[in-house]
Amino acid sequence: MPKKEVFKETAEEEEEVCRADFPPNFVFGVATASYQIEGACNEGGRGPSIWDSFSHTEGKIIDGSNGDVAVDHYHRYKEDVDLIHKLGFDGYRFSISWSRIFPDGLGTKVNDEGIAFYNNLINALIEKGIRPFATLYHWDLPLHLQESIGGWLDKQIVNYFAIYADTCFAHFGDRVKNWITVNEPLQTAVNGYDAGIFAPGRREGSSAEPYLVAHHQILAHATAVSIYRSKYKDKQGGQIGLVLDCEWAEANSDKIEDKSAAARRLDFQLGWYLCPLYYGDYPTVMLEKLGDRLPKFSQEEKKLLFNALDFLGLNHYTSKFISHATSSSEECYYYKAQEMERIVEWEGGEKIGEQAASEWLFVVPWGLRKLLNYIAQTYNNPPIYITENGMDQEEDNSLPLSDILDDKLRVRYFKGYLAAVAHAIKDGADVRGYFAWSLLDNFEWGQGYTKRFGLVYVDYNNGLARHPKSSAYWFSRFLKGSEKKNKEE
Ligand code: PNW
Repeated sequence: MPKKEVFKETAEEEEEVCRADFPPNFVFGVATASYQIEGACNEGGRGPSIWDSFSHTEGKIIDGSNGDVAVDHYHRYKEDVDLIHKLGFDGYRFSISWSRIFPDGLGTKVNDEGIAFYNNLINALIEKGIRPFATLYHWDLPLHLQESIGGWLDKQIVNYFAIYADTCFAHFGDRVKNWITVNEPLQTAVNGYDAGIFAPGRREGSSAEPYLVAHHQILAHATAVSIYRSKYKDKQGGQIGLVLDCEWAEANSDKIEDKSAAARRLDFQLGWYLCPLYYGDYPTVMLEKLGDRLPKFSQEEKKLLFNALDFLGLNHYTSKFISHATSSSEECYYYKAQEMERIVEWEGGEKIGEQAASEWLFVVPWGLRKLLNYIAQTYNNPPIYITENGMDQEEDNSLPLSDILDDKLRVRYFKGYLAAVAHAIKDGADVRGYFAWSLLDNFEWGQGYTKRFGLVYVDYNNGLARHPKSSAYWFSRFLKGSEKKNKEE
């Protein structure tokens, strides 16, 4: 197989990038999520979430771990906010744990201790001049809502989410000006209700379940947006958006089937959520391939959906080559329906990019530039925040700490991806901010503590001490402007 031309598109990887390549008001931040960092699972009146019960089920988490303590951010939030500030970031994306606000999710009685925790966190951020970006749902659904109504499978979830969102706007919206409703609805739908590798771990369901789960997340998002716009936006003056995850899909060849498979792949990732919000219904190709498995929006719901997004949050980590395949080796219903194969390795063994620790994560900076341009063209150039971008290292106890802290590949990753963002902005994409995943090493879902995504190392064997890695120091120099173009470190 001839090596593809696109393989040579490595300009971004070799180029130097500096703060001045981005607009002055561009936000640079770090991101985290409640279940992955907070711990304190039985403190402050917090109710259990589906991730507590999933992680405590044998065989679900690769190292048998859970988020009971995680990196103890609940008790160390001040230290962590100081760290963000010292490194020079001016944004912080965190998520609110629903079951700290409403322990059983039902929305009948607010848990004041939960409100107090997030008030303290938000105030600490504001004091240091850091803009809070708050995510309402980053996967930790109150367990009671799973057990009583089946979680995202039941439409009643939309109302419970609306009450929760309304409560957060009312308590925190005087200081939080950037709201994210739902993080990566695709992962909840596919990994939670099809592959079964994320909570609630359903695998035995029907091939329609992931689409129903996505449908209710879209309606929950739009309902929260409508509440924010009608009750709070005028007074509080903030913005509200949704976070979607998308890998760039590069056609594996110039053949028309491969090109349309790649286009289909993007529609199944982004179009699934953006087409309803921008164009009133699911992408045509999904309607064609899925038929009745796709739920329908009523006329009234379509009105609710229309333009229900002030900005798009994009989580992007990697890219894949896509080729058409009618009988694909994929196990999930969701992937089978797409009639494609994801390719990361050429016949000679050469990979699409350097591989990180996770089996799905390859370093492909040019993919982000292409993806940002694709979104700008397909969805009328929406404001975009890159809400997650980063890579992981494998946990390895045999290495000396100094080796682990010197994360050279992660520095290359950030340089390459930031250069790609700068290019996309020059190409015309409306990118407003960038959040690195993640501030700290943390509980990486099904991978437990075996994968480290942090800019800051957490010593799990020594009191959870925080040690910034080389990438944190590199980022800090970049933000302070001392990391100049074409300058060798
Ligand atoms: C994101 N994939 O999830 C989540 O928002 C974070 O909480 C998580 O820690 C981070 O990425 C790193 O995994 C993803 O398989 C999980 O393509 C898996 C995929 C993408 C995103």
